[in-house]
Amino acid sequence: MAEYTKAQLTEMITGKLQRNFGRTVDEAAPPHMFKACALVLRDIMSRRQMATDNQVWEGQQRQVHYLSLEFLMGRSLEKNAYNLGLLGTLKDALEGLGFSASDLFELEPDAGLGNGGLGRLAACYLDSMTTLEIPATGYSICYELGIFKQKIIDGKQVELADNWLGLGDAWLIPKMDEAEEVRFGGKVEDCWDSEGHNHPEHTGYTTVLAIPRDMEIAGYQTRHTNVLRLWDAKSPVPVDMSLYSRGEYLKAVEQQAMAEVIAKVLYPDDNHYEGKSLRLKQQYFFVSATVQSIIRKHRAQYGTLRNFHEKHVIQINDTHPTLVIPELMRILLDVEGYSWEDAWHIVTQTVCYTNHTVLAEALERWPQSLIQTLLPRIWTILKEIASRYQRELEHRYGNDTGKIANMAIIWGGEVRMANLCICACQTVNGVSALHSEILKKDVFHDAYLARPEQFTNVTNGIDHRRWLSQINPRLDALIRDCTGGDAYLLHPEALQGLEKYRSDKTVLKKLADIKHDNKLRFASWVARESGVVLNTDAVFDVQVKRLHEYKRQLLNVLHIISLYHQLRDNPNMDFVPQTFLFGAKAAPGYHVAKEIIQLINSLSAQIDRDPVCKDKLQVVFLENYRVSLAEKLIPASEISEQISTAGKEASGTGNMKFMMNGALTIGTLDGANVEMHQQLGDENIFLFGLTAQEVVQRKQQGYHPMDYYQQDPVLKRVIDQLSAGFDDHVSYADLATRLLYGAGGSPADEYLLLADFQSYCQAHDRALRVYGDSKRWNQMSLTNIARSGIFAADRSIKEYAENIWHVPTR
Ligand code: NBG
Repeated sequence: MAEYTKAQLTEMITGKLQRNFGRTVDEAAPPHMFKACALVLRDIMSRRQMATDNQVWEGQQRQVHYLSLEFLMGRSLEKNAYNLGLLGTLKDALEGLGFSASDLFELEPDAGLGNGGLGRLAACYLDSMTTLEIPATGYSICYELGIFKQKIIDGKQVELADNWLGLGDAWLIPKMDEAEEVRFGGKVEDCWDSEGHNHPEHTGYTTVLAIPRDMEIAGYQTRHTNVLRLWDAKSPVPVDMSLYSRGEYLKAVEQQAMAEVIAKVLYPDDNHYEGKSLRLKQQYFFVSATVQSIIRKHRAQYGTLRNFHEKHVIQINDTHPTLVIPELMRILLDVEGYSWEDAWHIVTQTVCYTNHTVLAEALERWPQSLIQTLLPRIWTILKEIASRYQRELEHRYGNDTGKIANMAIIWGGEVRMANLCICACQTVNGVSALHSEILKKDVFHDAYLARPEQFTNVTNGIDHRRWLSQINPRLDALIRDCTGGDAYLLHPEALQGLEKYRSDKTVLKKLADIKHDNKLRFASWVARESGVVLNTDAVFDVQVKRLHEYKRQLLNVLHIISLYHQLRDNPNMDFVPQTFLFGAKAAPGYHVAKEIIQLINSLSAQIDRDPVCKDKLQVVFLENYRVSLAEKLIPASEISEQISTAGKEASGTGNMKFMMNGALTIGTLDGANVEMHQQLGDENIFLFGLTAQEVVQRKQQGYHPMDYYQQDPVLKRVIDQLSAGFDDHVSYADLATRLLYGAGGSPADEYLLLADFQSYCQAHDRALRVYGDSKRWNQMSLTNIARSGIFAADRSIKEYAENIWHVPTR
């Protein structure tokens, strides 16, 4: 497969160094070398991409357009080299030039164009769509600043700007000639022609230029190459010379600044909606540019938009790109002059919606006044869609106003984006079996009854080539040895082949050695980065994900405090050494989440300074959790904490990454944990806590956390410790208050930590007992890896292709 020899690659790299940076190898600093390598791979990919593009258009194939405000790509140099089959050659070439490949890989900034699971899923899906040879394009915004960098100062989160483009832009190809114009503001007036057709006239608007900066996406063992199109925002007028000539310099560049602010920064909120005007601008900006660019190419190929829906499917990743619906309508109506019915037919045959959350605070409801002023033409179209739908609902439900109110698109001065998606989309899918059931039974129940065939499920998956093979090379080698080569890379179900080694002592020993080796490596990286010394003889028990009350990092903390109390009471007890690792960013405005981060750091320091805990108990908060940190940590993890309140985590994808790398899960029956449990059986996972149904029942009956507090002395002492705080004298009394009494409109212990506390502690006890029996532990670990193939993104993408997009795969 390797198309280039070491000598060829070396020459290509040195050529780039000369032409782009005017340097010889001797003069090149590592950043030059990184860029030169990136440009060499980019050239290879872009040549292939042009060939793919020709094939797709000439073959008139149906194309997938994946619209997402987030793509959490992480690093690309190693990944692209891997997918191109050039990783070994590149490493050799670099070594020959006197550079270390792994140092260069470490130099690359993460492309952090996303918050968490939703953005990382989009990135994994791009890899699978390309590997499976689906003609697909991702679309998003080329944020100048990605997700903030997190510093911990005095135990608290501090946010720093993430300026990734300095090196990261090596991957991006700007295409000025494919720029699109996006219009904001102004006013719209009806304008009737002699035949009674309305051609609404939009005047007084501001134009923002959308410029594509394309990132090539290589697939694994294929020449098929796709693109992630990132839109950058620029003003069409660099400076207003009339103002400038009058000496009003600042005013003269104002329009430029206003345009560019659209692509300035990623909103750092995960699973949370904030009705900010700039965010709405971002949404319309990327959606409008995207639709125009698809249509421009379509028209050039086919000369008509009548067959648009046959040639394109648009996947709406959560409700953020929902304005694609009225925007496509706008062009079909105003530019093409199609009738409403014809336009609606094309649009509704084109769009599909994936829901990623049931949390009420994440559902987007835009104030109508904001849309009206910012997007006047889109507003008139939305009104028409909403009123037609309203009539349909009234026809169906008569005067059952409850149902109508529930499903309406515009209601109480707000536009509800999820209802618009349900009204317009071919399919609505959730991201795990449980989540999709909850959508049908609860969140979108009425819509489901009206159109049951619209609703479906695609359980999330992960890029197993990155999240296993690439990040855990020694495990990859063991799997190859046991399953007969690298077949599992394209056929993840081949991981099953590991299972016959369940009782093979040598294989189990190797598995344990690999884990231990990964722990040592991770520990030495942490020591280098932060000076913290991890106890590698302890179980690595890990919870890494965004900080959210529903994800219950606080439950993890409560349990650790109870362990601390045990050790204080009885320093000589039998105690399995445990190192608890946390990594999490909190949304900058999410105060409770930030407090929990500080609490983890207070607890960490307390335990650190107490000699009773030495070599037994350790808590470490890993700063700045991100894709590239996860890649180092997950192969070293032994226990995976997936402990959300049942019914709240739509899927989770970290859970799958840990499973694939042989960590055992302590988890609730939530999201994809349910399906992991189905694969694993009770014997290979540590389940605890209330089920989703029981959570609902418990709340209906009236949930009283105070009862648990009063009846369980261990729990009482833990909560009292929270109130009292630690030796650093920081008070966490308000966290205790929230649990026992509720605060600021949220009920007492909204996420049922106290109800699940005992069961959670017991799950830990069970896990540690097994840990003491290394044979059994290793067998469980092996079983987890062997049965994780179903969670490969390739499987998810095949399901999308077959059931939703109706496109063929390799
Ligand atoms: C998140 C869910 C996760 C899920 C990812 C990807 C949002 C809105 N939702 O459980 O919380 O794994 O989406 O589907 O970010």
